[in-house]
Amino acid sequence: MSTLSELAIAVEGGKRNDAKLFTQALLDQGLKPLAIVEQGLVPGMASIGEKFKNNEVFVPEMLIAARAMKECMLILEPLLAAAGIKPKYTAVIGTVQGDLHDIGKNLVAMMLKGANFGIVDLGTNVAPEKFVAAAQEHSAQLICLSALLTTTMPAMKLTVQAVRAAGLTSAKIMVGGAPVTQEYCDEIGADGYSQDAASAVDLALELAATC
Ligand code: B1M
Repeated sequence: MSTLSELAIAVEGGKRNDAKLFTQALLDQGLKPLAIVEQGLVPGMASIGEKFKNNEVFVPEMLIAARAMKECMLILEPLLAAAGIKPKYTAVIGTVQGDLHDIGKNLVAMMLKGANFGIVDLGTNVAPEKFVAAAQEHSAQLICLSALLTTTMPAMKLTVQAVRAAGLTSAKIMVGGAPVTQEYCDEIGADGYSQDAASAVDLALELAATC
């Protein structure tokens, strides 16, 4: 007999084979896929996120946990889709134009996925109009911009301007990446800044709830 807390612990510890076995066992025991996501996978990712925020674990541990969660989601996603269950919120995410760094952006995407956001990942070097088109197409509540270079930060500003010009008032814009600051976020008129992938989840939930 497997439990949701065993699954959460396996995800947090990045034990992907155990996590997959627990996920399957919980399904076999009759648990609903959504309950497994919300009460097993999400708490596991939330717990590692908290430790990351407190510098108790680092990027590799986060990536390994996210991979474990991702593999469990491969089992659960078809079942969720078949039951017509969609994530409550959708986030479009990408690294801004001219910038090819994607490790941090991927981490943020994985953490948001771990918090049960639907993710539309546009990759790197994403032009402002591509963010706008994707947010419109997917009716996203969030547009998430990552930049790692001081030289690509202006592309972040151009993206914010493009989103505002398109009249996408229902989508909030959050920004992050090593050179980005709260001051820069305020200066370019984005809706929120977070320093790391774990805080990004708290901010994303806060912003999405206001949409
Ligand atoms: Co580049 N690079 N790089 N690089 N690279 C940096 C960023 C740099 C600081 C290195 C240095 O000089 N010390 C420097 C930037 C200097 C500056 O602008 N101030 C730099 C440079 C100059 C360059 C090139 C120009 C080098 C060259 O070609 N001459 C070139 C640019 C290419 C381009 O983008 N057009 C380049 C290329 C590359 C590689 C391709 C080799 C590789 C990227 C591989 C990849 O991403 N797939 C690379 C790497 C790996 C780095 C370093 C070493 C590591 C970046 C990283 O992945 N960090 C970096 C130096 C460093 O940081 N020590 C460097 C780990 C990652 C988890 O952290 O991305 O900060 P980070 O994400 C964090 C937070 O910032 C936050 O959450 C994450 C987790 O906590 N976060 C968000 C990120 N996005 C967020 C979005 C949010 C919220 C939070 O909301 C939406």
